[in-house]
Amino acid sequence: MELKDKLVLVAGAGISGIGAVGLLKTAGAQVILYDGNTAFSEDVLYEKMRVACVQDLDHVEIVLGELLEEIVEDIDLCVVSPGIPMDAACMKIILSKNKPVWGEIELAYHCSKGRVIGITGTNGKTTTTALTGQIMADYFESTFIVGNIGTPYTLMAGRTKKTSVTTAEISSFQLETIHDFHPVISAVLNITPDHLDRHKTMECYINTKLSITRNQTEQDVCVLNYEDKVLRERSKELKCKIVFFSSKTKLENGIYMDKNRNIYLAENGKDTFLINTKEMKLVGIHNAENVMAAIAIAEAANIPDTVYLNTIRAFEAIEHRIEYVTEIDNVIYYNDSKGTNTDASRKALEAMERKTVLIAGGYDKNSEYDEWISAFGDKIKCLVLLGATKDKIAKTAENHGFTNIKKVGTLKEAVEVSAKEAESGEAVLLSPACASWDMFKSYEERGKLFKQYVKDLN
Ligand code: UMA
Repeated sequence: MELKDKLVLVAGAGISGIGAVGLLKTAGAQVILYDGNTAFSEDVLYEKMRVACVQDLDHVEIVLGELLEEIVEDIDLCVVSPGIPMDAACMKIILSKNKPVWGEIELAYHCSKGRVIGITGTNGKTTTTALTGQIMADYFESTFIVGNIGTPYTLMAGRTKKTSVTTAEISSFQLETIHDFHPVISAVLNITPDHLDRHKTMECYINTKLSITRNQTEQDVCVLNYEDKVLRERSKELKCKIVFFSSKTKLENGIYMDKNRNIYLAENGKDTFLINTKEMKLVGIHNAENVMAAIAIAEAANIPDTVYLNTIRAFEAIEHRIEYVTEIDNVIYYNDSKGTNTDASRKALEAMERKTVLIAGGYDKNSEYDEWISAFGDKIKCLVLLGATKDKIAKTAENHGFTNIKKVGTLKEAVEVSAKEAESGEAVLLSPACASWDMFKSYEERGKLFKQYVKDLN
């Protein structure tokens, strides 16, 4: 679709919506910015757009609160933000009028140049995107890291050129509204239950994740985790070239790790040793998997191993992912605020080498907590619970015979209670197994506050 002179409604005035307005104005479209939140003021939104260097600001109309049918009548396109589900009131109106709906990823792709690498998966995608993006930056001249990682693709798309390589972290929310989005290299790191309140069924969630490969052809590559049974099975139906990585199985072709944690590139049964995990700053099997995915992507992009191995050796853990905060009275505090589902949190528990007081609970995504609690073993000595899911988690824990549970009202209280519970030689871990949206704006806000409250203990 040619965007010039089209009337486009941007749904959602968060960071991706503001980025979308900027791109659309540059493309010569007329824009209505809509947000359901009446607490926003027009002045604040104009200021946000000014900061994002949106052109021709005076001609952006802002609509807040209820979206009226007559506004939708004349629009040619709706660009929707990832946080707005298709069954939200505003989207129901837009869809009932048969208006085309693009996600902000689709818009950004439409307006960008160069090659795109798309990375998705339930867990590990931020670390893998950051590492892959760094590898690209260490080799190519024009590179971008965008998407769910926090910098909207719409904000950067206008700066890309033919030679650019854009590494994009793409969530299932963002994949729901792609049409032509076509990464030359994609990766699906793993799929475990998450966001089922939005996607309703696991099958729908899996299909949404795999739609990252929808437009890929035989010339393109998709990197998949061999140890994920769903991905291994579903790989058979994909049109593109498949490259597997594995942390358990010796592969004939692909990237794999042996039990001594040596990582190899396998080509027709011939192995080339690349790196041992001891040489890396990232810790844990899950991070070895993230590294192997990044290696597979780098190989597919024809980057020399000397280049990507140097990047991998230097790369440090990202903020909010099993992040060391501090040590007080021989108790180590870790911030894993990005552990927003049970699988991610379980990986953080596995990485703990001390008895641990676990702070968990948050926004209710209709998750089940049985498997996660079964993974506590002897390692978790106390569970400090907060947020919307605290009663549900407590009940499940009690059903599993785990009774040392403290329920609290605030994160500050959670930190203080945990500090009392933890003894010398132990750890306190914030790894909520839930999203943050019941009490915080984002997992970043939750993680930053956690670190502040921990530092206040001193
Ligand atoms: N809104 C409505 N109506 C609704 C719902 C929301 O008007 O029914 C409005 C809200 O009032 C708000 C705006 O929509 O003003 C928010 O839009 P958004 O939630 O899409 O937020 P953005 O700020 O644009 O951030 C989004 C992603 N957020 C979500 O997917 C929820 C960010 O991912 C992402 O970093 C950013 O785009 C850039 O691409 C965050 C996230 O939590 C980190 N992602 C989930 C996850 O990782 O598990 C998927």
